[in-house]
Amino acid sequence: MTTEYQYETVQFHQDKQIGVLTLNRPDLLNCFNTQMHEEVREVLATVSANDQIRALLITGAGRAFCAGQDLSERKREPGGSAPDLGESIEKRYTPLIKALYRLEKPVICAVNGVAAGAGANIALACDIVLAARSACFIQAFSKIGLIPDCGGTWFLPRILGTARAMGLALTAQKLSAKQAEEWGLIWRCVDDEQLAEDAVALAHNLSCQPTYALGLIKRAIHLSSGNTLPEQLDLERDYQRLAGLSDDYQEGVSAFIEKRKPNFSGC
Ligand code: T3D
Repeated sequence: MTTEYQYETVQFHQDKQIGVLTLNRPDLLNCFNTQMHEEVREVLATVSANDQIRALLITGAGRAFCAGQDLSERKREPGGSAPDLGESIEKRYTPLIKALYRLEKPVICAVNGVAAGAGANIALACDIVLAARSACFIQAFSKIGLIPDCGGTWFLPRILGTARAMGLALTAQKLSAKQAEEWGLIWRCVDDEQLAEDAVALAHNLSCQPTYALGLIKRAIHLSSGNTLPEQLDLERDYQRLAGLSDDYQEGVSAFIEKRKPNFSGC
């Protein structure tokens, strides 16, 4: 079953138990204008509220994944006042990153081409990133006098260490998908013609897993960066207690004993 939703700057459809969100301003490398923010926000609210959608796949139309903020919205008229970027971050980008990060379902990002500025860091806020071999990641911010946002200054040093994070952020150099894979920034780099198929297959696979437990896993891994080992062990105890009460745990154990494939409901 496929359900199509109508938007202008993005495409969104439900295919079985996955939601597929495609950033769709290909002529402008899918950069974010205000309308795209609003539409993506609506899509994420739909995915969060709809129990029939058990995984989200995000990708871009055309040759790019996303080139970050639409800079044509930031062009200043002579004598005009400077835009308040803090307000833009607070009202649009921060809620977007938090929504992806907090979604209690797996989010797969298929980076089909260049991911620059906010586009690069939106990808990093997803749970599993696959990238086409020809894709690249650019912390483009310093080229226009800005700092990495959308969690870039948080994700990069945690994933890569200070030296690589600093190098990428200060130089704004392109990082190839292959190098991103070798550095552990992304899950996998795949041949271009394989990306869509692999990403959809992964999303379908994850959508049939015990969604409630996957949500707990996601939260536990996120919280680990602020916890000591004893704190994290306590958190694991609490989350395992919750997981142990789920229907899917019962189903997983029964299926194992009965030597059959489990049929997880997500609850
Ligand atoms: O403002 C706030 O709210 C604060 C938050 C900021 C978050 C941010 O993301 S700041 C960073 C913004 N992004 C960038 O600085 C990246 C700008 N783009 C590029 O550097 C390059 O386009 C790429 C390296 C991504 C790709 O280069 P290339 O040579 O493959 O493509 P191109 O020719 O530069 O771009 C193709 C078209 O897309 C072109 O339009 P045209 O000439 O065909 O009419 C180009 O102007 C347009 N485009 C690409 N990126 C943007 C864009 N138009 C507006 N905004 C963009 N970000």
